[in-house]
Amino acid sequence: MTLVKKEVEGLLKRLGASACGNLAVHTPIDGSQIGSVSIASPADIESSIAASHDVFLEWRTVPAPRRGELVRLFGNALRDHKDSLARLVTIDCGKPLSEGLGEVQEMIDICDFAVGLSRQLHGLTIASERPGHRMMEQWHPLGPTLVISAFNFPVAVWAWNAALALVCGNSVIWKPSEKTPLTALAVQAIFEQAVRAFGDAPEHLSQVVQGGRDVGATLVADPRIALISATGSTAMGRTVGQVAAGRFARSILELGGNNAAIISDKADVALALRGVLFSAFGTTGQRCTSLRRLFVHDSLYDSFVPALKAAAASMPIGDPLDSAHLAGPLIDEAALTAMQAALEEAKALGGILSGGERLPGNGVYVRPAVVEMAAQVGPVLRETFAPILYVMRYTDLDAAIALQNAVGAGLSSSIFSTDVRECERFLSASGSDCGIANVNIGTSGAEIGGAFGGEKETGGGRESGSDAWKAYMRRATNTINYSNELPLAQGVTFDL
Ligand code: UN1
Repeated sequence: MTLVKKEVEGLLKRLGASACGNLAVHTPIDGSQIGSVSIASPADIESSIAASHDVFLEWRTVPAPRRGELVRLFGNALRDHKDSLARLVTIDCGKPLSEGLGEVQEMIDICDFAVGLSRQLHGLTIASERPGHRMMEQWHPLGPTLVISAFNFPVAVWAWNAALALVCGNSVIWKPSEKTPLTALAVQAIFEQAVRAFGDAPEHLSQVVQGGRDVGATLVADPRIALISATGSTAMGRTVGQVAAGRFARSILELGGNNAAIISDKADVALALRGVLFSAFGTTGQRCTSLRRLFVHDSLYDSFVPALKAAAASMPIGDPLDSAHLAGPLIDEAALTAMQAALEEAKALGGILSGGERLPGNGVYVRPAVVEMAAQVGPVLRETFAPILYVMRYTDLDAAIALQNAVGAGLSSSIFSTDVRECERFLSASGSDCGIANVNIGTSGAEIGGAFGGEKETGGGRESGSDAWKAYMRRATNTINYSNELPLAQGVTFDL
């Protein structure tokens, strides 16, 4: 991995980013150190927030289409650096290179989306009940936006937030995961290239503040931060959400998922198998959208499950920079400990396990685990961020939908069926209770055009496409009287 270390150093140097400091950074590929970053001191945090506040006051007055121009330039700079940034993503978090490339593509896609949006931040005009009056709404910039991102999508999820926040007129502070801080440095350097190309963008429009939980807590508590968009565990989100609510700040929470799929007896079985494999074991089960629970119809269970186990056992796993491998390592030893604990608990509850063992070599590589469960109990009810798929048998679709909904999280879900009645039932108000409900694709791998997020313990926030931008702005309702009279609404009289 000396070569990888050299590559990381070369890339950061070319971008003009300096990676040195008191926090050592390791690649999960083999656990070796690839650099270090400096953790923000309380004084650094204070000056970042103060700068973010000042720059917001300036940026909010720049016309939105002009703000879009900066994001357009950023998207172009990402295109220029796509290959090297994708390699860095792979080195920093261990996902296969094709997914590293996909992640940078997701950043480019949201930039394109945000550029279009910069000319469409429109409110309604509303008929007034009073003569000579007009009502309308305007969407105004909200304020400094804090983005807390997780290791598994070290750059794309920040980009969803930053691209929208910037066109909406907000400044951005990014606290990346302390497990993947190098990609944040690289992205910051690429962003600064776009700022230079733009010409007159104010300084400190987007800043990176490195550190762990303490740094995050200081940022979250600061009254100058108007919006907190946090991705991570439900435990983290519960704390962030409470602090934000305590000071009436806005929050967008994108927390844990415990995503399920239903394989109907009317499924296209070959397609379903491929969809399940990618969703459950792709990215080593380390997406918040990863498939964790599978309900298979009784009539095909005995053929589908052995095929699933065989495919999982033969999945090529190893160095994610080698395109022969479909999955890379777990992020660290702690992730392996959590995986093994969940598997032990499942076995103690009667689960039949196949796979799940650690593979030899440096780095934490594991075989995907398929666990047949008679009931939805114990670890099946929780998210374990690892390639574990719990499989259960069903006969009645309504009962399967009820079980799929009977967990705390509500992020993603899917049904594999060619029967339109079953699919529509699954998508209906009494079907899946998740923010994402799919048909004949897995639970993961969403595009940026739709709003992304989930219900219940997933936090309720929406990011990315559709009208998610509204969370980054404040709405003002304006009533304008262009008459010479002063009629009151609701027929109220107040005659002096
Ligand atoms: C996440 O895991 O936090 O839908 C985000 C997906 C990706 C995003 C996942 N586009 O799987």
